[in-house]
Amino acid sequence: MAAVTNPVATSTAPGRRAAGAESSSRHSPIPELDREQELAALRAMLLIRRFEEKAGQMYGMGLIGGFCHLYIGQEAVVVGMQMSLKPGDAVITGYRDHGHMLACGMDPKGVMAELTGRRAGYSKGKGGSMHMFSVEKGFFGGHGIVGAQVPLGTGLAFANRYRGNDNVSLTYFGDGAANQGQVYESFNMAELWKLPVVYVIENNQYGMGTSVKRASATTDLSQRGRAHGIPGEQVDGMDIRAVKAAGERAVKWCREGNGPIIVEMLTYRYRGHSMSDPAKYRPKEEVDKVRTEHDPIEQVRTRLITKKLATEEALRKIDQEVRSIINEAAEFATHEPEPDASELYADVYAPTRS
Ligand SMILES: Cc1ncc(C[n+]2csc(CCOP(=O)(O)OP(=O)(O)O)c2C)c(N)n1
Ligand SMILES: [Mg+2]
Repeated sequence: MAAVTNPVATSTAPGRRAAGAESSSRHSPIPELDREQELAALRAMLLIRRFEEKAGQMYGMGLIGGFCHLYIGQEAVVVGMQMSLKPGDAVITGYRDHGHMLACGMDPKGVMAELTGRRAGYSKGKGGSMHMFSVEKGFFGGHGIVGAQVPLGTGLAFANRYRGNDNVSLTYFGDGAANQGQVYESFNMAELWKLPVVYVIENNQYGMGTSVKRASATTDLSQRGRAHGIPGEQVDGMDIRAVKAAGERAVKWCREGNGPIIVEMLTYRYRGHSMSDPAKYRPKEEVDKVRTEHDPIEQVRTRLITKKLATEEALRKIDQEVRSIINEAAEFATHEPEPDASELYADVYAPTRS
């Protein structure tokens, strides 16, 4: 495989490599997925895409309030990374989190019901899009403060090291968050104590309305651990095969006690930053080009068809099945009751007065 190129051809600074740091171009060729893996990947990515499309529609209808950040375009990142995990591993991310929850196996009904503020939602309808958790599924949020999940994810890795198990923490954050100070304090501790944390930087090219080129002094974010001796690699985050292979390498590195590692996923978000962003800061052609040339779901579909591993009809059926799961979730989320008014102060930290 050629060196990883950014899916929207932004100029990636060459960036000298840290000692021990890797470039994904050294790992060629990328292993192919077998038929079952391709089909599982397709289904998992479609579940996220259809969920997000439905959430977008429901937001437009006024059924979802507050902030709502869609993950459309980035599906291969979470689905590919999740393929390298085992029970007991932890996932934590920011506010663009619906895809991560679904990839962790959380119930679309519970996630959608949280978006609509219903009692059956993961946070009893009181958290909304950015604040959902499932310890059972290894998902630790859902965090609205940019970069705040990075020290928390590092702490999850510390807990695993302390308990002496071989579980890892996947700590996701964006290109914008990569410029936060707390990220580097976390890097320092993680390398010092050799904590089993994979820092997954989802470089979707924009932090709100600002492109990474305008906001970052260096744009090869995989090298941001150099000062701390943390290796990193850039990965085509639109190609599930590349993500899975990089995820497996990174998780193995952590499980074997080598400390933290960075994987920078070059990806792209098709929608605006949040539902209220019309995304006027980038040309429509840029989005269209990524959609037509790099779409993560279309890539899998095309491989399945051209290799004659599945028929158009079979793939349509998978999409229909996924759509009916999502329709059911939407139906559930619009008919469940809202939390009772007496719940307003429940689960809220309130110091007792003496
Ligand atoms: C500490 C903090 N500063 C600013 C914001 C406002 N804010 C919300 S999202 C965002 C951009 C983050 O971009 P990135 O990390 O690239 O993630 P993406 O939205 O692209 O997934 C900003 C500045 C915030 N929520 N928290
Ligand atoms: Mg971003």
